Amino acid sequence: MSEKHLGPGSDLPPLKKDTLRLYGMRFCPCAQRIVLALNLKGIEHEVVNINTKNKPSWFIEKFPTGLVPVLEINDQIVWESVICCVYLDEVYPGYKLVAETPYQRAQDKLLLDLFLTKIARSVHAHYRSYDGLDEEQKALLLESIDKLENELKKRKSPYFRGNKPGLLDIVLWPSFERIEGMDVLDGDCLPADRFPLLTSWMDAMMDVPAVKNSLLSADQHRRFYKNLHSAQPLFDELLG
Ligand code: GSH
Repeated sequence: MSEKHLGPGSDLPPLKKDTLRLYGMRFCPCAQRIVLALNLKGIEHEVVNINTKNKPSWFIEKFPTGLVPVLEINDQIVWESVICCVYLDEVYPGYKLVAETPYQRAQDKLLLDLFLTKIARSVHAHYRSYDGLDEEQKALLLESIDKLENELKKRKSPYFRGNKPGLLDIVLWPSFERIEGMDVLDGDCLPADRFPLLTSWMDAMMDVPAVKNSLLSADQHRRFYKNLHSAQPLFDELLG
């Protein structure tokens, strides 16, 4: 299926029985989490990308939240990226994204909560307004990222999941990929002297084939976010 983002006037691509479909958008960090889950687990699927600024009418009728990502297979529809990742992990055997023990799953949930409320929200504030963070917000963001650095130190492993990436790694990754492109830290990437373990984690993540395949450059992110609020935001034009 083509990567092209469908907009008004497009038709709903016909659904095939037993084929898992992801409605996504190439620049959406939440949809990228699902792409990573699908690819790490080796799940066969198709992707329908949506122009989220000018959505097709069938998309809004079918999915009233109007947001991507959404998963659909036969009569099942699942949305919200973290819920989608856990759903995929529970339904499809093989590579496991969630931790093995209830205690570790509880620890991961706590970290996930910190990340979603204190880090992702701050990084992606740009998504809606493209206002930079002020000095105080930047300091708070860095303090929250300190907690992730400490957690990696505690876990003594290259990935949050252990020796291979898991749920936390794929939920966190898209925001870290975007920190530089979205100019969250004034055009810098994550300071390696303050975050040595997270910097190594980023290097390790970039070696994972599923991550490499979904990776967009800092320049592509920058151009996408700068353009998002224009009358005709760019989607396919930036993919090249
Ligand atoms: N909490 C949701 C998740 O994790 O899936 C957020 C999904 C979301 O905000 N998606 C954005 C979207 O569809 C794209 S990154 N925006 C379209 C709109 O706001 O109308």
